[in-house]
Amino acid sequence: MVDSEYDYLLRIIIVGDTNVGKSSLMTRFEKNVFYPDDWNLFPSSFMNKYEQFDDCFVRMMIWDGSKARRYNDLPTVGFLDKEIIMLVFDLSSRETFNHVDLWHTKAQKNTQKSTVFVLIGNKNDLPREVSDAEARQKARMMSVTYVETSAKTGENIHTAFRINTEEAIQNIRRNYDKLIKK
Ligand SMILES: Nc1nc2c(ncn2[C@@H]2O[C@H](COP(=O)(O)OP(=O)(O)O)[C@@H](O)[C@H]2O)c(=O)[nH]1
Ligand SMILES: [Mg+2]
Repeated sequence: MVDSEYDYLLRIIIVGDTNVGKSSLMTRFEKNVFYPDDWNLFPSSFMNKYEQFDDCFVRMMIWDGSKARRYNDLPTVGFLDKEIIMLVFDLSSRETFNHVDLWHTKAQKNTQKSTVFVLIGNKNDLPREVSDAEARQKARMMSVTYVETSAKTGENIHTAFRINTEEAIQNIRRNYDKLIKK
């Protein structure tokens, strides 16, 4: 496939605490598989995915921000040119949910206003420490979309990656129009 065959390029970065399932979400989206623990030794930190939408064909470039073990280590430059930031926490770990605000603040400081955020509560196949209501309330406070997923069962994986695409594309169009008018 040659690059000129897609209509829009969306750059996405996935962040969140270690172990929330960032690599697993990527592998599930890319190959539709879930590797047991010891198989996922060398997860790729980047992937390309081409997706068809109603009226356009989109190339998604997806980065795993996992090199940053903690929010303090995340290189701020990683956020700058991304259209979508996926903030992931683990529904079975309250600690990772508590850290979402820190990831969000850190990312917001280093992105453009048009960057679209999505909050992902992963591992919904496990007993939960975070209720649906709490998660939804946080998403409302942050004014972002919330999706619950399981990389293990595959639930909502496509929704999580695609749900904000339309908004992100509108932002790209708007920015492009501004450039032309200059
Ligand atoms: N039960 C369950 N386990 C998951 C899920 N997603 C990831 N895991 C497991 O959680 C651990 C951390 O996953 P990983 O993708 O490496 O997390 P990362 O550090 O955020 O990249 C691994 O043992 C995965 O097999 C899920 O949706 N459900
Ligand atoms: Mg990882």
